[in-house]
Amino acid sequence: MSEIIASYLIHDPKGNFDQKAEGIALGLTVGSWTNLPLLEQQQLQKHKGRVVSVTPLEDCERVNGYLGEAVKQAIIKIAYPVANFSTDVPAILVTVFGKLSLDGKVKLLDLDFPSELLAAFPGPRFGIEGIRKMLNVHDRPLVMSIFKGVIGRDMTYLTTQLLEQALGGVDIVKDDEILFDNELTPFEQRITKGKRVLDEVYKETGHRTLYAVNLTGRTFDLREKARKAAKLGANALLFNVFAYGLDVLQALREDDEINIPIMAHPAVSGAVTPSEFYGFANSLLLGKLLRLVGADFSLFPSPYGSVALSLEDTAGIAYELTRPVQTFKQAFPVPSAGIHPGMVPQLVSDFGIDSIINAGGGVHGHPDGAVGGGKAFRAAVDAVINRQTLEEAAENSEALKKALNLWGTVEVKA
Ligand code: 1AE
Repeated sequence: MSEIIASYLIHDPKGNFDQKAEGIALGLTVGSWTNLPLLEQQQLQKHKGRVVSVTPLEDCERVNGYLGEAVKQAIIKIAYPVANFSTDVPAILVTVFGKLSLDGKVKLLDLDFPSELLAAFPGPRFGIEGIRKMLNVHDRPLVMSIFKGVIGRDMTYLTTQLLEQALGGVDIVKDDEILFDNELTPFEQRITKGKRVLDEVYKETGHRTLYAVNLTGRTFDLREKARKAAKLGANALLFNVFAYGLDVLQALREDDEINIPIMAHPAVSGAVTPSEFYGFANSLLLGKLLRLVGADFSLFPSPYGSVALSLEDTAGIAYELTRPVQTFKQAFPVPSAGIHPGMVPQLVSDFGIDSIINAGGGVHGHPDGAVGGGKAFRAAVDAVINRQTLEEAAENSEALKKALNLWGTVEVKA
């Protein structure tokens, strides 16, 4: 019988984890909080959850001090028969973490999918390889910049900012996630006028830049809007997936008329991930599940920017986005937030060549504006690839020199 295995971290003052695990295995499948006299043996065999393991962890003084009471902790693994749910993320999440997410200090760490269940999911349409092919860049991390300060500005402002970012040499420009459809910079015009600017830059310089436009609005309008975006020549979609749901991203990914990469933004995910006692592990939500439902890029806070995740969490996300999983394409890890050129050696050391260096303030805050910011990032990336220090590279790059003077360098920690 095929099963999905959920791993949970549980904190409880009493412990009793074997009993708790049995309660979950029964309660989330065929049972309830009390005996059900009509429960059939055959039903139990086919549909009851199974306790795979209960691993008690050492007591932790830090946790006890934080919670103000002594708690025991354990990792519990429960297998749920695939026969219990339909093959979609909502059904899976409600099975493994529905009512349980409300029942005490329980954190969902991971889900192990059996191969036939994995096969029901699309994975990225383009993935790292496809996006590299679109850009014809194969041997370095990509550089992405973010529109900033565009709310309340018109199309002239937006296209000028786009032009500057592209001239700085960034590979991708994304909308700010807080830019929604509006009269000054309407969605369709951002695509058509943006495309004109980027085509012009390509003609003039030979440098290709993609633009990820923010797909926003009511859920039931998104499919048509995304189809229209693809028809109008959009290069990619930015999507605030955690405001909508993973299944919405999957529906967009599966639509063949939406034949463009999808960039998943982590906005709102912080409502369900940061606690060590509750919610979802980042590696599961921003890594494994995003890749399964079809994100080509996953943005997440880097360990050393303005909004930071732990290095362990970000490494876990990047691992899940890129490790071999059946025939699934790899998705791009995009460590973000508060990034400046002085961080590039540390970013490449932590996330490797197959990652994207993404910055808003670190591009637009450059003394020479977005052109200088883009150039500084590109020079920093080239330095790392050519095994130069940033200071060495800055001798030949005025833009990098100015960026280092402003923001300094981050010493690389192994
Ligand atoms: C975690 C996503 C980062 C993001 O979308 C964003 O707008 C970052 O801006 P900066 O680089 O921190 O200015």
